[in-house]
Amino acid sequence: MKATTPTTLRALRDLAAVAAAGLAAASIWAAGLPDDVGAGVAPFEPQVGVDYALALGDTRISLRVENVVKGMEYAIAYGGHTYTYVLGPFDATHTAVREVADFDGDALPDFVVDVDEATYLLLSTHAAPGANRPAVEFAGHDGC
Ligand SMILES: [Ca+2]
Repeated sequence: MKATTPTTLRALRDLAAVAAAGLAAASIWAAGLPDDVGAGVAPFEPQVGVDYALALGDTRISLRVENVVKGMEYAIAYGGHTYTYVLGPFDATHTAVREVADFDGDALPDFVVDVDEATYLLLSTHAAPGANRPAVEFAGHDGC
């Protein structure tokens, strides 16, 4: 009998990520995008240690990326609070903001960001001021 546990766990993790993304997409389609925040922000590659000012509808957003011990820290501020996410591996070297839009329909900004080989969905409905975890992580290709 072959030991298949690691592959099975990886497959379950990936399935859970796809299911969560599907639910998020379904709720977006069910609710429809608010007219004033659907356009989003053009993709860009933030430089480490640089402050960025973005806008989504009437919401002003500041964003700063830093290299920290455990990965790349995204510090995203809007509405008087700062939300932080440490993403990617400790030695992450590349990041990009793919999309800033209101995916979950609460009129607050959500983000899709890449860090090295992984993609992360940061949903405002899952965020609390301070440290947060991404709503969904799409793992990179690992040769499987
Ligand atoms: Ca949102």
